[in-house]
Amino acid sequence: MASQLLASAKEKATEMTSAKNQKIADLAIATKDVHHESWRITSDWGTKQSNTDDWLRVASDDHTGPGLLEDGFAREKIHRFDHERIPERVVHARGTGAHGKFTLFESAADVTSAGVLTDTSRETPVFLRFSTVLGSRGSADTVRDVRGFAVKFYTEEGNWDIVGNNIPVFFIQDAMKFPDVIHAAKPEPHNEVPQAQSAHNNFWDFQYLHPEATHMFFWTMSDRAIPRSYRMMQGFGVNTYTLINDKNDRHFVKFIFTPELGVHSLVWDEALKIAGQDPDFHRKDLWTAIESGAYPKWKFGIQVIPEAKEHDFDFDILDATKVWPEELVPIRYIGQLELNRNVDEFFTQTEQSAFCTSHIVPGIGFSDDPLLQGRNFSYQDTQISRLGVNWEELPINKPVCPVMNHNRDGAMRHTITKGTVNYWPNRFHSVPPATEKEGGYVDYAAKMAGIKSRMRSTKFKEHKNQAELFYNSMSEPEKSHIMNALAFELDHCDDPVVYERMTTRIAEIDVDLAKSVAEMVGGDPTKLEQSRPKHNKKAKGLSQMDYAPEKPTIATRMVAIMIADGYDAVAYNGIKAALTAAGALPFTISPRRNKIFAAGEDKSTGKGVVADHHLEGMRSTLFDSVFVPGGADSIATLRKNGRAIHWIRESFGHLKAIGATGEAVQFVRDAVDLPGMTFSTDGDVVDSYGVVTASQVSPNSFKEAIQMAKGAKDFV
Ligand code: HDD
Repeated sequence: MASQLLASAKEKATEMTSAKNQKIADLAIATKDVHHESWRITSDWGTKQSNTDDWLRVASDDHTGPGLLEDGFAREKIHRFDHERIPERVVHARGTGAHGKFTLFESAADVTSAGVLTDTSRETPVFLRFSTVLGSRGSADTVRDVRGFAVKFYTEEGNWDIVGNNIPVFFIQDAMKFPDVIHAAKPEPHNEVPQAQSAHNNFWDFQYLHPEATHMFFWTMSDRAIPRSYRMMQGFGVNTYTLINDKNDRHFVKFIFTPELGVHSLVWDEALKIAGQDPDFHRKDLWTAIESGAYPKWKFGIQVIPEAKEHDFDFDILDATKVWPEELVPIRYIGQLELNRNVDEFFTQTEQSAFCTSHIVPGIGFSDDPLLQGRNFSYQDTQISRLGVNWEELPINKPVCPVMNHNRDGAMRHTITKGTVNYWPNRFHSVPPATEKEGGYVDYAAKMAGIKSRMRSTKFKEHKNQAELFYNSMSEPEKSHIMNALAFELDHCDDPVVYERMTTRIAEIDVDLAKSVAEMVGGDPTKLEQSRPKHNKKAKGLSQMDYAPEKPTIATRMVAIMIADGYDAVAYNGIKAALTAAGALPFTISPRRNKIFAAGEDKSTGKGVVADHHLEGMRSTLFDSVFVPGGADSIATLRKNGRAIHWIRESFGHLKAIGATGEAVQFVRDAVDLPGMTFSTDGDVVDSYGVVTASQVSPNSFKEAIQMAKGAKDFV
C-alpha cells in the first residue's frame, strides 16, 4: 500500500518538477535509461556482445582450459570494475542529495544586485547535498556530528554555492587549523578507531587545547548534532560573506535556511540504536518524503550589517566561531528553497556533485573572514584530486548558463572547442570581457592597510561569552541532553588528562554543568569553580524550542500498527485510513509476515492482511509512533511476545505517541507501567512523563498525539 502511494505520488512529482527546472532538462541530455526492453548489451566501444558470462577460453567437453588475454570484452568488464571507486571526500564523505528550486518572495535589491536575490519572478534550480562530517562513505547517518548543508544554485549568472552546515559556528577561526581539527576528530591514526565519532581522546584533547572551539563543542553536544531528519534541521552559510548593491554599497551577510517542519532531533538512545538498525535512516527519510510528494522546504534568510557598522559589536563579525545574535541583527526571510526530485543515479549526481565556497555571482562577495579565505583555496583544490581538473564539466556541476573561456585540455576533457586559437585576446576575438553592466563580476574595491604578519585581531581572542550565551539559552531538557552528551563522550576517553582538563574548560562556562560531568566521568567536582564570571545573558534562535513547525503535520511520519491474529478490523482499518489521508505512512507489524486474520475472519476463505514487517525484522526506533488496535486474541498473543512488549516500552522511553483501543489499552498500560507513573481513569498517562497514550482513540486525537509527542520529544 505504502509503495503504491509512493509510486503514484512519484509520477505526479516528476511531471510537476521537470517541466520548469532548467537543470533537470540539462541533465536529461546526459541520461540514459536501463529500463528499455529493446536494448542489447554492448561493450563500451559499442559492439553488441553475444555473451557476457563466459571468458573466451581454450576448452573442450571434458576440459576447461585457460582464459585468453585476447578477450577484450572480458578484460574491459574487469578493468572497468577494478576502477569503479574514486577517492571519497576527505571530510563530509557520507551524504545524500536532491534537486529542487529556489524562489524569492521579497527582493533584496536594497543590499545586492544578484539576480538570484532580487528577481522575484525567477525559479532557480538547486542541488542540495546533506552530509555528516567525520564518517567514511559507508558510515551511519545518525551519529553525533555536524551535518553538511551544501547548496548549489544554478543561476542565470553562473553557479553560486553556499557550502554550509546545520550549526552556525565552527571549531576554528583560521583555515590553517583545518587539517589539525579534522585529524584530531577523524579516527585515530594508529588503529583507525573510532569510526564517525567524536567520542575519543584526540577529539577532546584538541577541544581543550583550542579554547576557540568551546562555543562549537557546546553546539555539537546539543541535540542539533543528532537531527531526526535532514528535513528538520537548519542550514547556515557559517562564514561572513558580503552583498553589494547597484549603488556599490557593501553589507556583511550571513545566510540562513530554516525548515518549514521545525527543528527536531532524535534522543541519544534512539540515535545510537538506529545507527546499527538502519544506517541509511536519514537518506531513506529524505528519499521517501520526496517520492511521496511531501517536499521539504526551508525559508531562506539573510542577516545584514552595513559596512560602516563592522566594528559596532563586542565580537568580530568575521569570526566564524561567533553567531550574530538575532536581537542585534534580525534575520530577514526573503526566499524559499524546496527539494522536489530525487536523483536518478547516486554516483553521477550526488557523489560527483562538488561545491566551492569561491563560487559566487555578481552582487555577492567574500569578506576577510580568515576561515572563508582559506576555504576559497581548499575546495577547488580538493575537487581536482577527487574528480579531476575538468570536474565542472560533469553534468551535475555544469552551470546552466554558457561557459566560454580558454581553459583547455586536462584529463577527461569533454567539450570540443572549435577555432584555431586558445588564448585571449587574439586576432579573431578581442572583444573585452563583460563590464559590470554587461554582467561581468567586478571585485569590490576595498581599501586595505595593515602589517604583514601571522596574527588575529583582538576580538578574535575572546572565546567563552557566546558558548555561555548558547548554554544559557537552552531549555532545561536541552541542558540535560548536553550534560549527558558530554558525559557520554568523555566516558569514551580513557586518558585522564583529557577528561579531567575538559571539566575545567566546561567550568569556565557553567560550573554546575562541569561538576555534573566530572561526577560522571571522573575528575574532582569539589575542585571545580566558576573560573570565569558569568554574564547570564540569553539570546533567541539558539534553542530548538524557538523553531516549532509553522503548520503542524504528520505527513511522512512513520506509524507502526501492531496486530496479531484476532485483531479488531474496524479499529485497524479506521486508523490506517485516517493516517493515510493525513499523508502519514502506516506500516503493519505483526509476529509474522504471513497473512494475519481479523477477529471473526475465516482463515480458509478470508483475505487476511499481509504485514509489512514482522516484529523481529523491524524495531520501534525506526517509527515515529505505534498504534495497537484491540482484539482479545490479538492482544493475548502480543502479551506473550517479549519483542512486542519491548516495542511498546522502547517507544515510550523514546517519547513517542502510543495509541491503543479496546483490549490494547491495558496491554500498553502494563507494558509501560513504571514506578511513580499514574494513569487517568480512561488510561491516559497524565503524570510526569510528557508522553501521550490516548485510550479513547479517535483518528484525530491520535494525529494530535503524534504531533504533540514529536514536540514533547524535543523538550522532555
Ligand atoms: Fe568544508 C567539504 C562545510 C570549513 C575544506 N565542507 C565540505 C562540505 C561541507 C562543508 C558541507 C561537503 C560538501 C559536499 O557535500 O560535497 N566546511 C564547511 C563549513 C565550514 C568548513 C560550514 C566552516 C565554516 N572546509 C572548511 C575549511 C576547510 C574545508 C576551513 C579547509 C581549509 N570542506 C573542505 C574540503 C571539502 C569540504 C576538504 C571535502 C570535500 C569537498 O571539500 O568537496 O575541501
